[in-house]
Amino acid sequence: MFVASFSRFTGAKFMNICRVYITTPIYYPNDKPHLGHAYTTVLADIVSRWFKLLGCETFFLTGTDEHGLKLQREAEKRGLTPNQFVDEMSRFFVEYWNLLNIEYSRFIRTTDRDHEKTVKYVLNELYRKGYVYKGIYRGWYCAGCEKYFTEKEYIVENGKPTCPVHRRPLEFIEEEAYFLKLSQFKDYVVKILREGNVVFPKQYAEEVLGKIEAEGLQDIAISRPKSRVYWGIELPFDSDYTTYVWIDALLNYLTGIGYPKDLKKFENFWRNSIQFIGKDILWFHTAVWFSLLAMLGIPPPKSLVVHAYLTFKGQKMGKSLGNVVSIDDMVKRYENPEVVRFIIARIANYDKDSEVSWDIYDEIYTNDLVNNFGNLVRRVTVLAQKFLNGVIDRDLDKEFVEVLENLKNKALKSYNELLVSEAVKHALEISHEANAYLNKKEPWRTPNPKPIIYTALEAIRLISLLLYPVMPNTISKLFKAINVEIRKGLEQFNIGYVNRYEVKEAPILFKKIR
Ligand code: ME8
Repeated sequence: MFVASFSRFTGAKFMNICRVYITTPIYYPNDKPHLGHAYTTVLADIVSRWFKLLGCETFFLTGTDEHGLKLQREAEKRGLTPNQFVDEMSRFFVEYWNLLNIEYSRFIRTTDRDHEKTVKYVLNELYRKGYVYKGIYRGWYCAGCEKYFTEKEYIVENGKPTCPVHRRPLEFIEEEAYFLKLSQFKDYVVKILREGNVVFPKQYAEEVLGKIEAEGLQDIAISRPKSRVYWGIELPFDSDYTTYVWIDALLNYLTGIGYPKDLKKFENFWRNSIQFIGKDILWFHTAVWFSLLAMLGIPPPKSLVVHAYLTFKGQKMGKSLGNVVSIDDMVKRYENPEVVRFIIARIANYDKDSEVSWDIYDEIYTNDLVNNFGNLVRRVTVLAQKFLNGVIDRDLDKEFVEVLENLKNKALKSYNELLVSEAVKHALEISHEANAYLNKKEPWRTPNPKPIIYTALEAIRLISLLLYPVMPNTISKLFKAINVEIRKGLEQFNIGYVNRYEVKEAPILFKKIR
């Protein structure tokens, strides 16, 4: 069963070739990344590291979305050229992803030369195939979102059409533009949303279907006059225009794995693609993206995983609303950047928004890491050193194996379904059960503590393997302390896999908050 559902995401049965392509949105580098950006990036990194742990070949792409009106204006405001500005700002993303131990395969910037080539190639193809025509666009635009709002979408404040996300008045724009014939792909997009099993969770497919039903699928303007938006990739068929930033941005997913230069690589990875996004950019990643791909003869991604918002007092956390939790503050508070990863993994929620709160995060840290898992590690390693001189050969206590087996399978199944927070919760349940097992068996009182301590070490090892994608450095440190190697593949998840533990240290992994 594990293998069967695993293949849903990789297109290949485990132990044959297993290859996965994982992407995050590319973020606007108009400011430093905050916890909202870390949310998606850490989640995707955990999934990528999980597949790596199983022995799969993964390609993990993240990066920055550097063109368009928003960045052009932001640079002008600071008296910089857009080029200088994005060079400076995209560095922050690299730095923060380093800090959070994000193991990407490529950090793509839409100002990269190969990306520019891909965009021009694609636009020429779309033009050649007759999907592009010239017309007049009239509409209300939000530069913060880089999109037009329809009458149904915007709100009215002080009598003015206003962006519901940024709470700023929209700009009315009327200009000549090139359009892309999305409307021709309405039935196709509907079919994929209804039957395709691509969008996960399904509720988001329903949401897009509802919007298409109400408003249809309109053609979109894919160009901006250079006189207004000069900061963009020039249209290959008309040098008076630049490419609309969203078309430019979506195509990063193709450039990232070699399209159109290395089609073999591209096809191998694209077949097994998992794309992570926040729900704010759902429309672009379904209606627009699926149509665009279809125009190029490319199927939709294997899976589009959508998560809900981090909110502050019920509002989406975001720079423009000034309610962001900074990555720095979190790292400072818990003194270990990997705790930020753990907290993200614990609160990750595809369906529902999660409120950011120090109280909740402190509680997660203290309960799960200090009192539960950290305590288990310290207890068992101290016992192993005190009663068995740190050397423990295989000696399973059958009584506890069934509990372990059961929870382990639940955790594996959750990972397999990309339900990261569920997987982490099951890992913590193992820890909770192991602590209870020690309390019940009292190895410090029995004449033969060995099977209890070995089995408890096996529990620690299982939890650690499950948490390895979440906190790779912290867990590596622990594995060193008990002299166990992390391998690749599923076999190491067998209970009783380790012949001998040599406990060299009794580490305190997580300190109490001061
Ligand atoms: O939209 N809660 O970039 P962006 C959850 N460049 N996730 C959040 C969040 C929050 N409060 N705030 C941000 C863009 N995110 C485009 C994308 S992709 C081809 C182009 C995360 O900088 C979440 O992943 O506005 C969301 O989708 C993304 O940041 C938006 O980042």
